[in-house]
Amino acid sequence: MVPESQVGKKLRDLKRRLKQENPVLEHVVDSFRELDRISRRLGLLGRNESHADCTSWWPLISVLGVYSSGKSSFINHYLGYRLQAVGNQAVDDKFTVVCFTDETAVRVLPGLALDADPRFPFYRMSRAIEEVSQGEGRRIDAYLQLKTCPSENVRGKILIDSPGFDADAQRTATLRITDHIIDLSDLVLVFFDARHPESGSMQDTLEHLVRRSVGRRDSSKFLYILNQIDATAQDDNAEEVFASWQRALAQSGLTAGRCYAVYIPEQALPIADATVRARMESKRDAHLNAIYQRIEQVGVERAYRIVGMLEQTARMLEQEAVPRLQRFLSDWRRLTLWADGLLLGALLILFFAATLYGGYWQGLRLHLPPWEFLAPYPAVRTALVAMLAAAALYAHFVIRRWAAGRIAQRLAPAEAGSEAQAGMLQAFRKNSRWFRTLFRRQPAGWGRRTARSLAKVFEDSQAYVQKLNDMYTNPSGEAAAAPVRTAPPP
Ligand SMILES: Nc1nc2c(ncn2[C@@H]2O[C@H](COP(=O)(O)OP(=O)(O)OP(=O)(O)O)[C@@H](O)[C@H]2O)c(=O)[nH]1
Ligand SMILES: [Mg+2]
Repeated sequence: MVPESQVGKKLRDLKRRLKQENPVLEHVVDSFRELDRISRRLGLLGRNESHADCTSWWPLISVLGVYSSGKSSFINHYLGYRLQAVGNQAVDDKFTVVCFTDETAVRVLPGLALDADPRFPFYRMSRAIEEVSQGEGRRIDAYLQLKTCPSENVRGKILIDSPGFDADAQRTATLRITDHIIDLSDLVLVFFDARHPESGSMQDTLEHLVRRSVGRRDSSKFLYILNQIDATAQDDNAEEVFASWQRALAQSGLTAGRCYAVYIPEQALPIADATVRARMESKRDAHLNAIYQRIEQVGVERAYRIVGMLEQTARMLEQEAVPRLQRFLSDWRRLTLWADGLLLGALLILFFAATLYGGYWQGLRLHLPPWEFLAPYPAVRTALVAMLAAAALYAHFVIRRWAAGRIAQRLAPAEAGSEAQAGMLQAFRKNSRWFRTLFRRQPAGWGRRTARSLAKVFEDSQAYVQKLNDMYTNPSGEAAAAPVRTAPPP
């Protein structure tokens, strides 16, 4: 038996951990394994690559928004743990990925740890950063860090704390990471600061986070949170502040987002008036609970996201990768045959021209003296013919290789950075190796059996969705939350 590959170990480990958390997902790992096998047979994946790496297997909750709005305070409060530094000046200059550990102490690991580990959402982030901002990919540690935390509240989840949003000061790399986080997250909490409703950071947040989130298909994963509403206690005008904030959101195009107004108990200023305090506390707790419920719900959404990813990958293989490969193979065949034909034609013309010119034709009969001289030696004649055939074959193989090179070149330019494209090139190379016939229309590794396994993956992914539906009766988790405008202020 071949020794188990790195990927094999990783998937086994993943399966073991999912077993306790979500038995449906445990089987999804097997389907990913099947897809890996298919892709590997096609040559699209290397031995140490897996389609399962393209997605985060843990629910991902990110906290973005205005600086000093209390993002880190919220995370600490949620964890019940003083993990993140909190302060009135811009504190965080990096994205912090928080995940669970069963050790007793917090551990801080550099961005490189995230960049190299496919279980985390920043796997190969340095490449993506390098693409938008040259030279920055190497400085991945300046942008990311990983903290492990023993809080039970983060078990089976990943939280991301971020630096305050300020598009002016932010480099393309930071914006690129933000986009990446938004794409991957199952839930995005966008924080605002009730103390500074008109700040520049607020405007940037509106412009970049709110406006762009509105048209997204997954816009329901965004929650908008006005924090530090305790600052309104003195004037007792929470309603007005909340309403005017919602108007600002609405002006940025938000019509159906979920809005909350909260404050972080440990960080809040004391509220002197007892009735105001009681009212604010009860509203705060209602809103915080709604947010927490939504966070709990995220495990569910993640499960659907992963099954979606499975189906998408299978579809990509069947409807994009294989047909593309077939097209490349047919182009290769055409180019080779054309070049073969041209060479053969040119040689024939040359031959006829030379023999005509030499006067070796008598009517339709060719009399070549050397050939006739060999008449008594049939073995030599056979050897000559064989040599000619070998030379022709050799020429054909040279042409084949040249044609394959041309096609591969067509694949190369767009390739930089794109793994799918690199896989395609690999697969094409596999198909154009010298011993593979030019006339097989199907790519290597693609046949009835593979098509059947792929069909099985499709079938299974539907079954997973049904199982998930059975498991979660209320998958959308639209718990009590205040819609824009009509919401009662806290
Ligand atoms: N009054 C009040 N102050 C708060 C609240 N939440 C946070 N703060 C204070 O606001 C300041 C900023 O809090 P952080 O948690 O560091 O804010 P942040 O969004 O993580 O800030 P950056 O990481 O720098 O962008 C700190 O001084 C906190 O004490 C709140 O609900 N009410
Ligand atoms: Mg912070």
